[in-house]
Amino acid sequence: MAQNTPTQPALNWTIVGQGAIGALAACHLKQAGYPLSLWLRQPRPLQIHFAGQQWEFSPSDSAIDAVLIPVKSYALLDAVHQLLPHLSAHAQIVLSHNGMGTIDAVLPLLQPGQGLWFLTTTHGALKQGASLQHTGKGQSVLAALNRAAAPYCQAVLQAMNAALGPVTLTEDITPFLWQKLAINAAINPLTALYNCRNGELRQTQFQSTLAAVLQEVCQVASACGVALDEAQLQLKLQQVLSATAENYSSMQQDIAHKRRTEIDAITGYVVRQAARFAIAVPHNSALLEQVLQLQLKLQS
Ligand code: KPL
Repeated sequence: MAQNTPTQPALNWTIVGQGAIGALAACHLKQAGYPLSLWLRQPRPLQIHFAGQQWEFSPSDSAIDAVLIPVKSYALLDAVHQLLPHLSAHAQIVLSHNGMGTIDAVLPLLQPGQGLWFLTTTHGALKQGASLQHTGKGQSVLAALNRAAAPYCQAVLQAMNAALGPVTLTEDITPFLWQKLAINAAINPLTALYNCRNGELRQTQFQSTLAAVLQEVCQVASACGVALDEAQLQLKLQQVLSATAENYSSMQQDIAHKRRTEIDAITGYVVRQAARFAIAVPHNSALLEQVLQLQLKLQS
């Protein structure tokens, strides 16, 4: 059963959407005994088959104390606007998505007592209909983004450890977001354009593009005040490609299902930041252009 220390109020968690990572977090929290509701655009009960069991979730029907929002970056602001009237005055809100550029848009929407957090995760999950698989056991990094989050640190950390642990708590999420951005900027567009699994990018033909994309991201991050270790990132990229070799990236899946991709918050973010500092990022610019074209073609 979930426990909180006497100084930390117990939180009833809500998870937004029915994406794979949200579903994984929801099943893990239920397994750990947390009271939990789901927030769907059309409120309804939901069943998920996971780890040999059927998990039942009901829609949230009271003021929201704590909410994990693992929706796509482009859907985040809409989701937050829908949630705002239902959040309690001290609600704790955890964002989790690929890409960057959303935090500054969410912070001013909150009341002074509402805490904002970001959780970046390397867990992999695949949801096919009502069936959920944990395809890659990863880890997560969590940070509080405003002062109103501080009193709830232990409760939020404990819940996120149950949901998508092991979780490392950090004071500054920015370098972790840039590292994840760099990995996503390398893997996601190429797997979407070549319609391949992550592991196929280990072939020689992709190595120079992957290295160039990472090099450009490091240069832009540095201009933004974040020093990334390029050699370590190149190594990390190869590790991720091996660890997720059999998986399809989220962008490959979005393109395969004719859905909007997160290219704008991933490669688009890199290209926009590069433009601010007049840095040339030809490889990222070309990938951005190609994915946007493909996305447009598939949706027309
Ligand atoms: O985060 C991912 C994604 O697919 O969005 C990676 C790390 C590329 C794993 O597939």
